[in-house]
Amino acid sequence: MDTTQGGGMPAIFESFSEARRNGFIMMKNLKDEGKGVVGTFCSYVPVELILAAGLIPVGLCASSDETIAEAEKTLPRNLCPLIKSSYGFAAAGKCPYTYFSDLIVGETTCDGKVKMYELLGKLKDVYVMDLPRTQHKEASRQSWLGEVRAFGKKLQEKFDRPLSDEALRRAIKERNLERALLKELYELSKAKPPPVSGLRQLQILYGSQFKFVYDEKIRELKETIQGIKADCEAEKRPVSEKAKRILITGCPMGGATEKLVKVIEESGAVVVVYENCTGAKQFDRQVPETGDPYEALADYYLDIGCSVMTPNLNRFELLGRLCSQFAVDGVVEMVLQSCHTYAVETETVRDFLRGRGIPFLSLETDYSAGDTEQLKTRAAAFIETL
Ligand code: BJ8
Repeated sequence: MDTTQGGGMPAIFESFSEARRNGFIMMKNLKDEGKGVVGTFCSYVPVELILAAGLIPVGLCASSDETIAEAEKTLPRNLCPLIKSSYGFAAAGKCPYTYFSDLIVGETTCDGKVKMYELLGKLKDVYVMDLPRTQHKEASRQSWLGEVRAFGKKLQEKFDRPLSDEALRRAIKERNLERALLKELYELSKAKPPPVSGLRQLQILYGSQFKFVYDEKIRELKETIQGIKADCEAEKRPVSEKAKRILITGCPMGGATEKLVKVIEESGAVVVVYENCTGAKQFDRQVPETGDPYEALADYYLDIGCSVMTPNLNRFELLGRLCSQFAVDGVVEMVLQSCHTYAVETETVRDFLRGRGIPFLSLETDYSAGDTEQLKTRAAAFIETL
């Protein structure tokens, strides 16, 4: 399969796949205009608060192995590459987004990140939100609501600017529209065959977070959806009808981990949907637009189905639903090395899918290219059995 083509719209696809790199200049311009920037590392951080305060949120999770050696001067080697790489970029001063961040928001998700934030706090102004580990207890909901309100206060104090409920409701609406468009986009791949390769889909989902001018981003997303639909009508199909349909779950993807999508698609299958934080986990649901906006945000974000939660029932609800909606032939999980929560939860995922008769493969990897051949062999063998 040609994983680079998605029909007749190469320019707009390029704009998403190059968004992270091109966003540096846009970010610098916005800084020059006096805008404040808040860096984040996790889907649990309610970015609507950042937007409502007139600030720019930016994801800082690094996705390349460029600075891992630098990080390992300080951090243990057997730590998740996402943590090492992100810290390494900050320590080496190599990530412009980290450099431009006036405040970095961490969260108590996995232990490695929590302790990394302490070290990052020596380099930057870091604020950590205390995320509960359970979603079903009222005490957890109340505690997280308090954290969401406290984060709003922190932003007002740090940047000396108001954050009204009205602005917050507006930000919720804006983010909901963005989520709805990204969902509409990936749901196009329910079609058989899907109208774009999984690599293209990933590049759009990942790249969209580095488009910092809201109206432009919305326009580009609408154009992309229309363009893909037009290509479909014109029978421009980049994916074979025979390609086995794969759902990807596990740790967030993008950058170096595109290698996994490439090996799957080069083996004759196609990734139709991402259940992880790069995909549906972030865009599947909407924040309620009525009622108290802080309560709406707190409830929405706490319900994200990440393996740091116990029990993590929401991951399985989403996973089961996506498997049916996208008529998948198999599920591939990507676990980043030393990510204990996802690695331990693998067994529960395997049981869950076995109960539904869906073939499952879990692969562990890092940000290096060293294991690409091995991934290829395992992915090809799995796809062969479907
Ligand atoms: S909501 S998936 S973005 S925590 S891979 S750093 S968990 S050791 S990234 Fe994540 Fe938020 Fe969950 Fe999503 Fe730790 Fe695992 Fe590394 Fe991870």
